[in-house]
Amino acid sequence: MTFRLPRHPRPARSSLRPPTFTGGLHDARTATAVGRWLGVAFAICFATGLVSHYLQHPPDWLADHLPTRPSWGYRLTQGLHVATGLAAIVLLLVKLWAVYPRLFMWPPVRSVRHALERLSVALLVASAVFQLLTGLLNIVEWYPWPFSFVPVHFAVAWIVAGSILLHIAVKAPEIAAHWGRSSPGTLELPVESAVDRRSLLLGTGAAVGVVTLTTVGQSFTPLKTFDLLAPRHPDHGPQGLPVNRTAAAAGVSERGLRTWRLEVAGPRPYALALDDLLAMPRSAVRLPIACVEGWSVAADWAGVRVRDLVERAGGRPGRDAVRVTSLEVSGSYRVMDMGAEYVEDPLTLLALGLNGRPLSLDHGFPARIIAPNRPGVLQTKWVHRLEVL
Ligand SMILES: Nc1nc2c(c(=O)[nH]1)N[C@H]1C(S)=C(S)[C@@H](COP(=O)(O)O)O[C@H]1N2
Ligand SMILES: [Mo]
Repeated sequence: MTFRLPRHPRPARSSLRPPTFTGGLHDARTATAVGRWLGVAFAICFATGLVSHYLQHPPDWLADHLPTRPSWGYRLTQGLHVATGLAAIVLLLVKLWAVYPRLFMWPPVRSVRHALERLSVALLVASAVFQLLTGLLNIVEWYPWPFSFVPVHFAVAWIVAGSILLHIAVKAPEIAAHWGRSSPGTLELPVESAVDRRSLLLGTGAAVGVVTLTTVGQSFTPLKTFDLLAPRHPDHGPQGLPVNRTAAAAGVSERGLRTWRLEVAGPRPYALALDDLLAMPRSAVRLPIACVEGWSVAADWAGVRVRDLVERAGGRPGRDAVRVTSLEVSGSYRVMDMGAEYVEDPLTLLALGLNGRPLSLDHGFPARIIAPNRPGVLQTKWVHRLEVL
């Protein structure tokens, strides 16, 4: 008689085994093909983000020396920043899809070097997802976090940039092997994989195209007809210009403006009523409002040159910076400092009119700043005081 051991189900070890992935597209060739476009998008996004940051918060050595030309410069760089950021969302999703089976790699860690490599990828994924998500929520003005957006978005940009460089360095041999369509590494791949991959890449390109086409019209106005998904439409707003912060939101009312006078502080301080300002020599300039959130529109502004106002107060254009204060009761953009280069520029106006009519209350009545190549947040509305610094 033979004695048979009872048959037990296999120990739980098997259920711990990582899943197997049969799809032929989760490979280095797909990761490389999508990764390089993602790299380009991140590089443009990072460079234009730096431009935006330093135009808003110039270091001491740059203050008073920022370029005021081309006047549409910030419009272009910030339009690119938001467009490449949005494109990167699509590309990052596809890239993560291509590589996610590696999350289940067995054994999870093979060596110290391998552990460090995985750690660097974790940092890259976490910082990139964080960066794109906070950027996206910022353009829809939703801030569901306890920190302040600008410094955190700026700091994390460096982490993303650093971890991308590290990633490229670590993966350089693999990237090189899978760069071209007929790279040695891809030759053995079955033909259907190549066909599928082409479909995947075409689909990804189409998705990026759709996202770009339906949003880029917010700044590239020739395509404004297709701007269906961007939070702002260049045509929607009083006087043909969107409004970010309304007078009501800023606590500015028509009633509170009855006693409005422009104070100009400096060696020879003075104050002007609106009629006095309207009687001064008027300049007309065509300049865009370019919001950090990505929308931008060119408009015709009429007003008094800031340099004339400053000169009259005894300030020296080209030498002195100016502090501009808004009537707005609170808010991060109530007080704005303007470097000497903007004060001096003949295109920098204390604007009183927009697109042929007096400024509407939401656009900053009675007077607002408009300056060339400057972020929208610094185009202060409801100005009531200029101070020569
Ligand atoms: N006083 C004040 N000025 C301000 C703001 C603000 O909140 N307060 N918002 C700024 C921002 S973010 C932008 S993009 C422009 C928009 O100007 P607009 O509403 O006339 O289009 O105004 C700027 N001027
Ligand atoms: Mo803005």
